[in-house]
Amino acid sequence: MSTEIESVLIENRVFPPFPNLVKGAAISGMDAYQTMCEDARKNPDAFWEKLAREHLVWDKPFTQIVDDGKAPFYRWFGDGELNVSANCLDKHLGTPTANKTAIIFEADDGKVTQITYKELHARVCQFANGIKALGYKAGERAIIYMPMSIEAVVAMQACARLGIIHSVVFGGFSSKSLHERTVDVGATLVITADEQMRGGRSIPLKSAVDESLEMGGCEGVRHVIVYRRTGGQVQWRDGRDLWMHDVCGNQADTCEPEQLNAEHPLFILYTSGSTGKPKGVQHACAGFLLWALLTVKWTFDAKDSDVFWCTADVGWVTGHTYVTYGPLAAGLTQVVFEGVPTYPDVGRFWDMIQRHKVSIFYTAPTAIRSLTKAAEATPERHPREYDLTSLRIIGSVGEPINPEAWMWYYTNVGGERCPVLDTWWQTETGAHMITPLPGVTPLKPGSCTLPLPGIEAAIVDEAGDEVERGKGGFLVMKRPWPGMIRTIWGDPDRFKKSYFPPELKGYYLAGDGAQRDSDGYFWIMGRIDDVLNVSGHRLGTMEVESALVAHDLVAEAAVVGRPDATTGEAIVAFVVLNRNLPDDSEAETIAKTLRDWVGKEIGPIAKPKDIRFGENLPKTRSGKIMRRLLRVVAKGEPVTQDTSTLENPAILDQLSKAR
Ligand code: 6R9
Repeated sequence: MSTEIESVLIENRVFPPFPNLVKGAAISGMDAYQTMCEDARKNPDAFWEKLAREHLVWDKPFTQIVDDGKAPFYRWFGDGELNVSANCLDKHLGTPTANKTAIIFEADDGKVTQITYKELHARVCQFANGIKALGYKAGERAIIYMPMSIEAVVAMQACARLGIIHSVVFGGFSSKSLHERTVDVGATLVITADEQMRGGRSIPLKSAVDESLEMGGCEGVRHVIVYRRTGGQVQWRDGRDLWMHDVCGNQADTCEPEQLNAEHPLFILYTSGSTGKPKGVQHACAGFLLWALLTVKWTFDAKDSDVFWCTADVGWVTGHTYVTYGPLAAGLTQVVFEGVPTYPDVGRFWDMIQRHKVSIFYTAPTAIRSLTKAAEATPERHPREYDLTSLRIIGSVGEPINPEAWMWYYTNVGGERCPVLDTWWQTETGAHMITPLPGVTPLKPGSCTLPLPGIEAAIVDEAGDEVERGKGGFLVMKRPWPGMIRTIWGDPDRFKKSYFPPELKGYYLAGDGAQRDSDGYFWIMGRIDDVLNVSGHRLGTMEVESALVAHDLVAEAAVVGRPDATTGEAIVAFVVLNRNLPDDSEAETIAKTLRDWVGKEIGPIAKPKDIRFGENLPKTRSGKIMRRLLRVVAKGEPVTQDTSTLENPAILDQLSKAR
């Protein structure tokens, strides 16, 4: 593990909680928060037991709380039984929530469709009945490769209802990435759409599924169910391909939910780690749901009257926890958006908040930074031109939010009336872990502040000992929590190695560097492994490197991140070609070829921003690539470090030319 940690600006400004938000908050006041933390610390079992009994509807109540017999493979509420979809939908039937709007869906072109809880329940049941009629059973795996839509939520919920384990693949991933996940997860069903619409353009999805299935190794896939989104042309394989509307056909609109063990896997979601192959993070039904629901109530302090909008795609964990599961379990009205923040113009988000009277808004720092720039360039689309007074809480997720972006968000979007909740968490943690609470926490721009009750976060050194305040170290969780990752699908050893290294005393290693200030506030300083964060999306440097070297022209490649004002980090690739060094115009063409190649291999988000060619890479005499130096070169800074261990120091000059 490397202790190399980028330092951050430590901010001095403090924003106390707004009194109107403290009053009546789910957790109201610092004393209440501290009491909860203390209770959880003194008697964690009693703490979690009470919450799991109060907030979830059980078919068979649990008697066990946490089973650490096979730690770190923890089991939570392991002898209980329930159904996640029943907890999101059926629970509301027969209550006033049944006729409440569950989803306000806004399409790319602005068309709005609303659906109540009762209607959503019926849609989920019909689709679940349709899948069941095709012979699918609990425990099978379904790949979902769909645009943001009511149908995507229906597909996920229908799987949850039947105990089919879904694995959603972001629609921006290539057929190759889709293939890799389809094979790894051993899918028997794929649910997709003909095309998706983004910013006025249609992007094919079904054809990527066709391509991925032709790559071989997915012979287990019996059906491809297609949601007709645009009516665009698609290839059809009779017997395998089915329209979603035909599968629903005249199926009954009630479907008995499967009574599932609490630990039954709910979903597998792939995320990047330090090695080339993405990890299938496996979550369990009861624990995940509990943590998703609690954080909607605690962090967002969600009330029945709120209109909630999380802008994340269901292809990422944020879309799982804060679109498909958490808000529905809490009975909220939420906005689901198909499009992009800049179409038809850069005021799209603000216009939508105004029209739908959004009160809780949750987005990523990348979006905020790019909209800051856009608003300055296009003053008539500046958030101040819109009525955003419906907002009471605004949140941020996915990457560190720099104090400037925080202040812009706070002032221009939140109108200095709304707390900015900088929520730190990961695919592996299931839901928020370290975050301010609207009724509790004084805010410091740039800090995700304090852990939620029940979460024992700490900063430790290589030996697992806590470091002093103000010192950097590894962010760990000292105790398990219900929403935690259960394993890496098909690779329990990698799970143990990645998250519970033996030298860290059994603590969960998050993979982020962090430090605490004198108030105990957490400041995240970025990944300690070879994981990049581009626009809030996790990508392994090794994944991009493997894609590059898979091209015939490439002999060797090294990929590093460079700070970027908009995307947080940008990908810089250093490439050694299988031929002589190209001249400038050739280099331009080859760089474009390689960029497109990576786009096809992984997806457009993985395209390097900058590609540099050299006759070699900076290596130590033992042949290790010196990424530390490459990071300096990528930033365009002079190399002042000691290069005496370098085999070929002259190479650094060659590599400093950007493309
Ligand atoms: C939810 C999500 C997780 C990684 C995480 C960290 C970074 C997320 C952050 C943050 C600073 C925050 N990260 N939230 N860094 N402040 N508020 O993003 O999950 O895609 O798995 O990424 O993102 O580095 O380790 P995931």
